[in-house]
Amino acid sequence: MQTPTDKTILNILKKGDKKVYHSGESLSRSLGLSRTAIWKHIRKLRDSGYRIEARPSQGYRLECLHIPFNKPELTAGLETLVMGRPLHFYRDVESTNYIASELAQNGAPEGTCVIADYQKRGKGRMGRAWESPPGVNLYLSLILRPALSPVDAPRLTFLAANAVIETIKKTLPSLHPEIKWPNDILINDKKTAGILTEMNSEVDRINFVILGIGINLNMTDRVFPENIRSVATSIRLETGEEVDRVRFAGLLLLEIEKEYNIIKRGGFTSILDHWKRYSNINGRRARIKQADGKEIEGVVLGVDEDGVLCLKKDDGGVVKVFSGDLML
Ligand code: BT5
Repeated sequence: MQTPTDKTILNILKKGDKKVYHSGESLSRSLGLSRTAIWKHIRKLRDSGYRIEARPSQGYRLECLHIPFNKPELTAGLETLVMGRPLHFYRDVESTNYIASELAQNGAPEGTCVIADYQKRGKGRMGRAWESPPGVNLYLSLILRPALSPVDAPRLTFLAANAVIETIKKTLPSLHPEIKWPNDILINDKKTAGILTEMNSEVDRINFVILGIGINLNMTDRVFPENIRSVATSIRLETGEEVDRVRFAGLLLLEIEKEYNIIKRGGFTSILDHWKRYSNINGRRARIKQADGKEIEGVVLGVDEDGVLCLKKDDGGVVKVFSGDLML
């Protein structure tokens, strides 16, 4: 746990020119503590993952490029009103969606967010696994309690896809992420992020939705699971740039909040329009495997005003597909 003094020391070290050392004397003066006490706080911060360099005649310097991924940093970076408040952070979990679902069942409010550094049993759709190694990516689940009819819940997957796209573009404008219906975000045709929308509902009302998002940020070849190498990538692999996970999470929650406010006001058209601009399947031949195992093939016409996929079969008939796995 960070004490108020730990936080004050960190704030001082984060301010101003990142190359400047802050002398033990100036820190002890501004905090009214002995230099030994300052040193003890620095040691504790180091133990909790902060890289703080200490130079005998100059003082302390925080390596700002390697800010640890932890709850105080994630919370301090939030600019949202609802999303991520409160925020639960874990070093490792089975799955953030399980934890969020338990919290929701116990009455946790909308916006409650669960983030983990590592998932031992990250979940994909239809019983599949989401590879979630530690120290590199973002695994996040949000509790939403929308006043939507259960049939409109897929709108939230569209919202999440848009938010991931916008966050990637704001983080690295040179990238051209694309959406592959229904829940994949691709970079250079490889999967970089996936969305798992789980719902707890009655016939006509949603109790809560867990919006689970996994994004491969800094996964490199060394930690890339063998089984997904040919189909998946990470932002780091595509650009060589290391992504600040704390900043990315803060931006993502802000984007989600913006889009969710539109949905709360009853809007969906602008969300769908944005989604369509980044969707990469229109006019392409595709095979769709549905949950019951049946496959259909044809040319993708696009999505209708409710976000349902329209596929033109070879016999000319048009079918509407609500969910499934699409293969191009
Ligand atoms: C998804 O499922 O794409 C939804 C993934 C959601 C993950 C988040 S992480 C936070 C939250 N907590 C959870 O436990 N889950 C959510 P699906 O469309 O079924 O895709 C799964 C397939 O993607 C797998 O069968 C693999 O082929 C591939 N895959 C697995 N891990 C991957 C990874 N890290 N990156 C890219 N592809 C992956």
